[in-house]
This record gives sequence, C-alpha cells and structure tokens, in this order.
Amino acid sequence: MQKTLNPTSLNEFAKALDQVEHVLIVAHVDPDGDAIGSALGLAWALRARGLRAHVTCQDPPPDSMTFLPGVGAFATRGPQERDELVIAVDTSTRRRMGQHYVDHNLGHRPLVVIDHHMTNVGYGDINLLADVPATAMLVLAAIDHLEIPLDPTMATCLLTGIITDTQGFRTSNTTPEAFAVAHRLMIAGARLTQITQWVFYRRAASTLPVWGAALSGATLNQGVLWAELPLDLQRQQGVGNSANSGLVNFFSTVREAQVAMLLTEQEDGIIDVSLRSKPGVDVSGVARAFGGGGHPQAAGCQVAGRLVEVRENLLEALHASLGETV
Ligand SMILES: [Mn+2]
Repeated sequence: MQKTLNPTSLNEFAKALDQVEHVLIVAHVDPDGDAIGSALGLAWALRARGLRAHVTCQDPPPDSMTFLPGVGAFATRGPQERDELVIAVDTSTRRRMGQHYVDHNLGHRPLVVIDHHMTNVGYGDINLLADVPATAMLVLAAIDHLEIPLDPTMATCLLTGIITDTQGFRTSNTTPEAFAVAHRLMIAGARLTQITQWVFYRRAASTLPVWGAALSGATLNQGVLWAELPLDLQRQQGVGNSANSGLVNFFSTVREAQVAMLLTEQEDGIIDVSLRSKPGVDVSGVARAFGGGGHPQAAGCQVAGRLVEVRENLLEALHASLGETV
C-alpha cells in the first residue's frame, strides 16, 4: 500500500461530495479511538462545508471516548433513506461496517472508504487508502484537500485517533509525519493532556478482577503469550467486552512474548481474538487467514466455535508463522 493518498481519489471524493447533501459516516464495529475520532472529525469538517453529516456505528463508543465533541449522537441514529453517500472510516472490510449497513440495505449507495489498514482491498467506489499510522491522518489529508479550515473540535477528534492507534506515539509504525500532524492539530486547539488522560487513564476499577484472572491464567508457549476470558468469568465480574481492551497491549509488554493473544468469548458463540506482536513479527496474516485483518503489530479476528478449539487453531497458526519468521 502506498504512503500517501492518490490525488485522483481525492478529486473523486471532492466531486462526490459536491453532488450530495446528506452524508452517512460509518465507523467499524466495536469502535476504537481512531474509528470514532476519524468519523466525528470528518463529520464536523463536512458540516463546516455545508453538508448534513451523521455518524453511525453498530456498537456504542467505549467510556474512554465519551469526551469527544459530538459523541452523544454517535451510534444513536441508524441510516436513513435520505442518506445519499456512505463513508466508511477505519474499516478494513465491508463486514466490519456492521449490521446497520446490512439491515438498511445501503449497498446501493455510493461508498467511500477512508482507511489505513494494509489488509484493505479497496471495497469502496472511491478508496482513500494509504499506509499511515492512523485513519485520522487520512481524514486530515482529505480535509486539507477540500480546503476546510481546521478548528479545535475537528483537531481534538483527529488527534484522538492518532494517540489511540500509535498508543501515544509508541507503536513501530509511528512516523515523523504522525508528529508533524499532531503538531498541527495541537496548534489548531487539540489538547494532548486531556486526550491522553481520557484514552489511557480511565480504566474502571471493576476491570481489575477480570484482568487479575486473565493475568494469572496467562500462558507463555513458544513465544506466544495468551489468555482467555470465558463468558462465565466476564459475567461473574459484570464487565463488558470493551473494558478489556488494553489487556492484550499489556501482554505485549512482556519480554518473552513475540506474540500476545487474548481470546474473549462473546454471547453469540463467537470468539473475539486480539493479536499483538513485537516489531518484526507480523500477525496480520494469521488474522486474515481467520477472516479478520489489521496491522502487522495489531490485528484481530472473530471466529465461530468453542473457546478451546479456536485457541488451539490460532496457536497452531501463530507458531507456524513464527517458525517462518525465525
Ligand atoms: Mn485505525
């Protein structure tokens, strides 16, 4: 994937916007800070351009994102008949657009895809794809191309996307451009300390027993550190899925772990698999082989089956892929 956006696609995007009034922006299922920040930042920018922009998502935002301007309307409004153009942000596959997109039969509307996942095949009519640290950086490039002046609201949303996806400028894909963009966003009014506190320092105390159980059950096996959260454990502690994001990132800080994996059993019989890896080890291929996708160092998939079977299948694939790397 190229490092910068294709100018032809940017021109096509501008032309598509000129032909519509109502735009629907879709963030991926189980949305993270980049999905939510990119969606809201783009919505504010398009509104500044005179468009009617709405944001939708199958799942509600996690508590750590509730400070973002405009998040109150996030996910509460499903697609409507008058939506003329759909824009998917940070969403590597059509499937990750979620149930709203399917239920409301939006497939016949023109689709713009703005995304930075290497595994994205370009499933939109217009694809704004580039290999950058966060989709929020691509949204900013689009805003610049549309000559929309940045304001503190847009800047706050977009910087949140960058902070989230780079884990505070720590991931191996953090580029000088990420700092250059963050510099611009801070000058435009985004407050780094406020965003960092919300993104990284808002863990509920009720997550600690779940983490405790996962940590004490964690197993290191030939470079793969894994743990699982069965449904009964989650129920026992009364904590939802999103409360456990961060746990797999913590696993990846373990020196002996080349790969970290967290398996979370969901109500619907699906196992949510989160993968992380050390620089130089790529887990996106394994995620893709199981119907998911993501980045070389952070990827995931959702697999139907029993926890133990899914775990064994994933471990086998990860060990095989580690064997190739070594
Ligand atoms: Mn992202």
